[in-house]
Amino acid sequence: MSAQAASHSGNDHSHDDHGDHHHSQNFLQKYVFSTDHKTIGIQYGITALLFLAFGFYLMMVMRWSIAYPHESLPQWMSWLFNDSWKARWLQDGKVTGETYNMFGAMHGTIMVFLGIVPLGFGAFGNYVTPLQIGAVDMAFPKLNMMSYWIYLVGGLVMCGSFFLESGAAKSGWTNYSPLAGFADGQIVNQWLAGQTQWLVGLVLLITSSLLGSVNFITTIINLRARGMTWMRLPFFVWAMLVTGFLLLLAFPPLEAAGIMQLMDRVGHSSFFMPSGLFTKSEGLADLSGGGSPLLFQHLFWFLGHPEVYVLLLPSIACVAEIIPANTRKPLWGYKSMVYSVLLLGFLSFIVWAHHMYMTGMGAAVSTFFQTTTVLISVPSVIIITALLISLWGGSIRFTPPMMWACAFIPMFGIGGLTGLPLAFNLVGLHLHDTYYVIGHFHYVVAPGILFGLFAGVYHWYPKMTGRHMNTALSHLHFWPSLVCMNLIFFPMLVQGMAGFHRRWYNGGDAYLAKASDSVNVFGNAVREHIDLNIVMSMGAWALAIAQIPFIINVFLSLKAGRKVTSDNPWDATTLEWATPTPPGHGNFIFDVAVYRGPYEYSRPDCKEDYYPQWIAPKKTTDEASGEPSIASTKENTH
Ligand code: HEM
Ligand SMILES: [Cu+2]
Repeated sequence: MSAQAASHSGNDHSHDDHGDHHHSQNFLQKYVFSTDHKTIGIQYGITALLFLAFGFYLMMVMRWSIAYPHESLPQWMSWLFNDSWKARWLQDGKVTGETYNMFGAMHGTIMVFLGIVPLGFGAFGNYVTPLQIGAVDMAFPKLNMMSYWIYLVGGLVMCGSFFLESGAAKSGWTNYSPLAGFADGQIVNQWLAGQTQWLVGLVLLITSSLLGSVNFITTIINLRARGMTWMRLPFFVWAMLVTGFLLLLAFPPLEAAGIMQLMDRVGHSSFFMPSGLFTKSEGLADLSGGGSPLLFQHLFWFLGHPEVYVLLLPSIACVAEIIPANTRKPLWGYKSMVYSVLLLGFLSFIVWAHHMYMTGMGAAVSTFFQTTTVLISVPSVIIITALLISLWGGSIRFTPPMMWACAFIPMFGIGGLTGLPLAFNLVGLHLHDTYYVIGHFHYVVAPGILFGLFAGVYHWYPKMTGRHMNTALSHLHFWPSLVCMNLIFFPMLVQGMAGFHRRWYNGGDAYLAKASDSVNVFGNAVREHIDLNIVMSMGAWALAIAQIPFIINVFLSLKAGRKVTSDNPWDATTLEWATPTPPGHGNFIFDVAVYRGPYEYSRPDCKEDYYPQWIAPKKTTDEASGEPSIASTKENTH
C-alpha cells in the first residue's frame, strides 16, 4: 500500500471534513439539487431502478394476457388500476389488444430510455468515471445536474400520460409513422394525447442525453489526472467515452425526427404521413400527405442501433473491471479490447438498416447493411473472447459481483450469437418480427446487460456506502434470476422459429381455431408451441419474486451490512479505490498521480500481488505508513 493510500484507509471520513473547496451545504443542495457527480450518479441509479420496476410490472401484465387470454387479470396485478382504468383498459376484466399495445410500447420505452441507459451511463458512468480518471468532479457539474432533472421530467411526462384520457403511447417503442402520427387521432387537443406526450418526453430525454454526453467527453479528455495516459485508462472509461460519442452523434437525428413527428401530430404537417392514407375509424385520412413513413424508420434506426451499444457498453464496462479484480489477473488483450470498442462505435453507425430488410430497400442496399452487420460482430466477439480468456488460469474469487459478471458472458454470448443469423436479409423473410427477434435481443438486454449492471451494483456498493452487501441474499438473488431468465427467453427463440409473431396480445390463441384443420400448417405450429407461453409467463413472475432479496439487500446492508475494513476492499487497481469510503466532495485527499496501467495484477514482485495505479514505482519517502517500500527497484514498464 502506498503512503497516501495507507494514510487514509478506514472509513471515518465524513463528507465535508476535507477537500479544498469545502463549503457548507444544506440538505437540498447536498442531496437533491446536488452538483456532485456521485450524488447525481446515485440519483440516476435510484430513479432508473424505479423505472425498471415499473417497466417490469407492465411486462408482467402483458405476460398474463399472453398466457391466459381468456382469464381476467388477477387482483395482484390489477391493484394499480383505478376504477376508470379498469373500465377503459380491461374488457370483462381481461386485457384488451389496445391495452397490450400500450403496455408493450411503454415497457420497451421505459426499459430502454428510462431504465438501462440511465442506470448504465447515468449512474455508473457518473459515479465511477471521474473517480477512475482521478478528477474532482465532472467538467460541468451544473450541466450534470440539469441532465438528471431533464431526464426525470422527460420520464415523468412519458409515464404521466397513463393518466390522460387516451392513455399512454401505443405505437411500439419505435414509434413508426404513419401509425404514431395518427394514433389517438380522436382526441381534440392533440397535446393531451399520450402519443404526443411520448414525443415531448423523448425530446426532453434526448436533450438530457446530449448534455450528459458532452460532459462525459469533455471530462474524459480534459480532466485526467497526471500520468493517466490513454493506454492507462481503465477499459470502463474507454467504454464511457465511446458511449458518449454514440449519444452525441446518434441522438440528434432522432431529436429532429421526433420534432417533425410532433409537428405532424399537432401542426398537421406531413413529414412522415403518406398521401391516400386510409384508416378504419376515419376512412380516407384528411392529410396533406406526400410525406415518407420510411424516412422516419431510417431516422429512428440511425439512433436505434447505436442505442443498442449505448445500452451494452456500460454493462461490459462494469464486467471488464470486475473480472480482473476477481481473477487477480490483468485484463487479457486490453489493447485489442480498446481498439475493438472504438471500431464497434464506428461500425454501429452503418448497420442501422438491418432493422429494415423487409421494407424493400433493394438488393444492393440490403447487401451493404448485411455486410456491415456481419463485420460488427468481429469487434464484439473480440471483446467477449478477451473477457472469457481473462478467466483462464485465474485464481477466481466467486464474490457476488463476480458471479453476475461470469453469468454475463454466456448470456450475452447467446444474445449475440442468435443475432448473427438475423444479419442476413434472406433470414429476415422468415424471422422478421417474430419472437425469435424478441428472444435474441432480450438475451442481450435482460440476462446480458442487466446482469452486468447488477455486477456493478454489488461491486461498487461498498465504495458508495462503506458496507458490503449480504452474500446469502445475493445468492438468493442470483441463482433464481439466472434460471428464470433462461426459462423466459429460451422458449421465445423456439416459438419464433415456429413462426410466432411479436406483439400478439393473446399469445397466438386466435390461430388455434385453425389448428384442427390438418392442412393448416401454421395453425398446427401454433398449437404445438403455444403451451410454452405459460412456462415463460411463470418464469417472468418468478423472476419478479427473485428480485425481492436484492431490494432487501440494498436497504438492509445500508444499516446492517458488514463494514468495509479498507478503502480498497476488493484489492483492486483502479483509482476509485484510492478515495475515502464513501468518497467526499472533491473525491481524493491526496494529489493524484498515475504511474502505471490499469490492471497490474499477479505481480510476483510485490507482497500483495497487485500494483494500484496510484503507486509510484520509485521508493516512497513517507515513513509514516510503516509499509515496506515497494517497487523501488521496479521500472515503470508502461
Ligand atoms: C427482464 C425481463 C423482461 C421480460 C420478461 C421482458 C418481456 C417482454 C415481452 C413479453 C415483450 C413483448 C413482446 C411482444 O409482444 O412483442 C417485450 C418487449 C420489449 N422489451 Fe422486454 N422484457 C424484459 C426486459 C427488458 C429489458 C431489460 C429491456 C431493455 C432494454 C426490454 C426491452 C424491450 C423492448 C424494446 C421491447 C419491444 C417493445 C415493442 O414491441 O415496441 N425488455 N419484453
Ligand atoms: Cu441494430
